[in-house]
Amino acid sequence: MAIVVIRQDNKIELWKNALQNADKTIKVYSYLEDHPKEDITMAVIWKHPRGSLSSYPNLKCIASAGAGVDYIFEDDTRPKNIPITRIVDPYLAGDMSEHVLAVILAHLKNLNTYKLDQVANVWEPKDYLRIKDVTVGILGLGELGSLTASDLSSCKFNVQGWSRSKKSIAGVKTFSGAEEQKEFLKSTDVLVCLLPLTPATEGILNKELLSQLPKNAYVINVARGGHMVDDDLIALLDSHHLSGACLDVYHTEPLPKSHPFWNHKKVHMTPHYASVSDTSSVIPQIVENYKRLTTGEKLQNLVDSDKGY
Ligand code: NDP
Ligand code: OXD
Repeated sequence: MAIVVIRQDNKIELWKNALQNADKTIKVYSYLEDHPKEDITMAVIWKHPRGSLSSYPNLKCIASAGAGVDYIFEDDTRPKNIPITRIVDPYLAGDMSEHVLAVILAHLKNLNTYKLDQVANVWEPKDYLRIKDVTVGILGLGELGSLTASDLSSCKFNVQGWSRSKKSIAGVKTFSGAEEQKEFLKSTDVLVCLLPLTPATEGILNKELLSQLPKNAYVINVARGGHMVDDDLIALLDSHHLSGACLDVYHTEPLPKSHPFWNHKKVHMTPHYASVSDTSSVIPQIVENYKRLTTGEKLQNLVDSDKGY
């Protein structure tokens, strides 16, 4: 039994070493080195090269190094019928909540616009918004969405959320299903997307949905680029229906230099780094699952393959 780490960024050695240091008895390989493929029972992956999972005949578990698993389901060559796990972690949720709070406050107090004014040597005071007058609506009330919602509520925002199944979160008005979406949207001043990317949610941030927000609403997408229909967002910004958008995720990452988001004054961008799996916090749950694989115990943080998240 052994673990292979598969990722194409510069964190592969960090992850390999962190897993190895967590338990010296486990054999851990990077997929870039020579390794005995038949020994591999767990693949710890993040945006793996498509097809790379099919070369392990004894693979028993695919462990996503992040919360999202859309990139795994997109790989048709992955071994089916083995469990997929994902990261559920208080720092991942807390970092997302802090990021969303920072973005919303920057919007309320015009900080992004003032930065543009500064670059252009413009002195132009602008009306600002107060927390008590703003309703934040969160699409997705899972691990990240529910913490973000309750933290924003503690900061005295009016908070509401929408999910597939009905939720009960103190201080948060909740909506569920297609039938309650309209009601949720019409009273949302700042929309935050924290949905998983699945066939049911792909392209959900489109003209039809975004037009139902009140005029001057602000949109934050910290989930996946595939949720957004980019042309629809730009059209609604240009027609002044939406006042702005802050995006952390894109259809193609890094975002191609030719993409209109780069130079759009109402689009604020961060490079898919709102919240990142911290090895010191998340490695123990992966090692625990590896041990459970050996004893046949139920794994933690399992993904529902039928739902795709
Ligand atoms: P969870 O699986 O815990 O929560 C997903 C939520 O979305 C649930 O409330 C679920 O409803 C809801 N949902 C799913 N499908 C639908 C649907 N069709 N209609 C309505 N609601 C739906 O996910 P996490 O909170 O852990 O993570 C959310 C996403 O955040 C990840 O998938 C990832 O893409 C993104 N992410 C982005 C990061 C970044 O740095 N930008 C960092 C980490 C994650 P229900 O509860 O009823 O099932
Ligand atoms: C994740 C991410 O899904 O960082 O964890 O996007």
